Amino acid sequence: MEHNAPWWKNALIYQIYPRSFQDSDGDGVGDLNGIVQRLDYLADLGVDAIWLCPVYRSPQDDNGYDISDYCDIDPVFGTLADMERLIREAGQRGIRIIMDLVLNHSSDEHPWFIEAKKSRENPYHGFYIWRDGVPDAPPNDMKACFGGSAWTWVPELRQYYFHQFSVKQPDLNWDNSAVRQQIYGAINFWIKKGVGGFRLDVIDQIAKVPDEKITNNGPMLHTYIREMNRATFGGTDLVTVGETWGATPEIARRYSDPAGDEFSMVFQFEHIGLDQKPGGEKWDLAPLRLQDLKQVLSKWQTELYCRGWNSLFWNNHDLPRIVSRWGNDGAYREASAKMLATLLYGLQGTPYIYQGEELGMTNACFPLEDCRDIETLNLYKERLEKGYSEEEIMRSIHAKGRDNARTPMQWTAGPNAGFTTGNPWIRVNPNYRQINAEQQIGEPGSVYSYYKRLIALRKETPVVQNGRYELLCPEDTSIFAYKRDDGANTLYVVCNFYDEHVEGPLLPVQDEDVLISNYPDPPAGSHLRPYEAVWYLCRNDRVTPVLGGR
Ligand code: TEU
Repeated sequence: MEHNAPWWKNALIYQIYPRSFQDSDGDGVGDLNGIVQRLDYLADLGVDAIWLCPVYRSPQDDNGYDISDYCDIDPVFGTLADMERLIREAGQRGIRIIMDLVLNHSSDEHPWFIEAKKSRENPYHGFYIWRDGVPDAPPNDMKACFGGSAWTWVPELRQYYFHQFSVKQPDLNWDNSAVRQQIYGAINFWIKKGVGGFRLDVIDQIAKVPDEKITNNGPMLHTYIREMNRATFGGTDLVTVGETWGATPEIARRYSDPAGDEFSMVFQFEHIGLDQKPGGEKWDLAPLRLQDLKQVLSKWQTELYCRGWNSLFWNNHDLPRIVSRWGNDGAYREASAKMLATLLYGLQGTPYIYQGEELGMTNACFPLEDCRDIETLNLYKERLEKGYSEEEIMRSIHAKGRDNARTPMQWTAGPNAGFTTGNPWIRVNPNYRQINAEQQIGEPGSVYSYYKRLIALRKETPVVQNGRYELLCPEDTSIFAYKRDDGANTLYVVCNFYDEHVEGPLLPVQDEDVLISNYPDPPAGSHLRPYEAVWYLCRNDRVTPVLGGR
C-alpha cells in the first residue's frame, strides 16, 4: 500500500440490512442489539467497517429510506443509547460504523414536511419542491422510481410536490440553503457520536431540476457536495461513498479525485445494468454477455487508476443475490460463489460484502404474497395493468426483486435460521438448513472460509492494492482473466465463468505461485474445471519464467 494511504483503501466493508440481520428481542425485526451480538462474527471474517442501512426514526414505508428524524433511532431498531453502544463495541474490535445518509428526500411524516404542508407561507414550505396546478394535470410527465407520477397533489395548497421515489418520500429542496444547513447539522451530530463514515443515498439526485426533467447530475451537484464536504466530513479520516447511478468514469473521477474535496469513492452501477434489455428497465431481462462484463469492469479499473477510487461490489440490499444472478445456485453454488469473489477481489478498490454473500446465500424467489418490498408490489400492479402476463411479471420479480437480498441472515439450521425467536417480518429462505453460518465457520471448504482467506490475502498482498490492471484474453467468451502489476510482482487472476471445462490462457506461472484457488487442488496446466478460479502471484524478477506452464 502506498505510504500514508487512507485506511479505507485497504479495508473490507460489510453491509448490514438491519431489519434482516439479527433480532435480539423477538419482534421479528432485526435490531442494533442483534448486531452487537454478531460483532465477533464480523471481526473473525476480517471486517473493518460496517455500512449500516438506515436505522433512523422512520415510518418504514421504504424500510428506513424514508426518514422522519435524522438524529434519532427508530424504536424498531433500538435507542440512541443502543447506537452509541454499537459504535463503542464495534470500535473495540477495530470496526467502524458507516451510517447511511438519505438526503435526497425525507419521509412525508418528517416534521419539516408536516409543517410544509400547512401553508405556502410556512417557513418549512420551501424545504420541498412545489408547483402550482390543478388536479389531474401534473406539471410534467416525470415518473417516480416506485411507480406512478413524480408529482402528488395536495388539495389544501392547490399544489403538487415532487418525489423521485414513493409518495411518502418527498424530495428535499437543496436549492434552499436552510435545508442544507439542517442536513449538515445532522451529519455533524453523527460525526460527534464517533461514526466512521457515510454512505450517501442517491446523492447524484439531490440537485434535480424538475422543470427540465433533470434528475441526476444537476448543474449544482458538485457545488453542493463540496459545500457539504467543507461543512462536515472534509479534513477528517471518515470514509464517504456516494450512491451514483448516473456516474461515468469521468464523473467518478471528479467525486473521488485523491486530491479532491468530495467523497472517498462512489458506487457506480454500469456492470449492474448489463443483464437488462437496452433501453428497458431492470425488469426487462436479458442474458449477461461475459465480454460486456469484462469491458465494463476493465474500463473502470483503467480509468480510475491513480485518478479516483473504485468500490467493488456484486450485491447490496437492492440487488439480487450474485450467486443466483451470474453464478450457479444449483450444483455449483459453492464453486461459483467463490469464483465471483476471486474475480472481484483481485481488482483495485474497496470491496463491499453484503450480508450473507460470504455464505453464498441465494435468491428467495417467493410468491407475491411473501414479497414485502414497495417497489415489487407497485411493479406487480403496474405491469398487470399494462397487460403483462402474471408469469412474465413474476419471472422479473424472481430475477431482480429487492426482497431476494432482504431475507433474514442464515445463522443456523435451527428455527428461523437463528435470526429471530419470533415471527420474521419476511420469510426465511427455506434453504437455510443447507446454507448457514454455523455450518460454514471453521469448515475449510466453505464459502465463508474462502471469503475469509481472500479478505486476509487482499490485505497482505500490495499488488492487489496498487498494481496496474490489464485484461487478458479479451475475446474469450468463457474466461475472465486479468493481471495486476506493481513493478515488483504480478498477480494473475483467472476465472472460468461457466459450468463447462475449458482451456485457460497460457501464463508464465507455476504451481507454487497459486495464492488461492477454489478447488482443493490447483488447476492441471491451463485446463480449468467448471467455475474454477485462481490467483497466481509471481515475482517479476524471476530468472526463467516457465512459459506455457499454464
Ligand atoms: O436506491 C436508489 C435506486 O435508485 C435504486 O436502487 C432503486 O431502489 C431501485 O432498485 C431501482 O429499480 C436507494 C436505496 O438503496 C434504496 O433502497 C432506496 O429505496 C432508494 O434509494 C430511495 O431512498
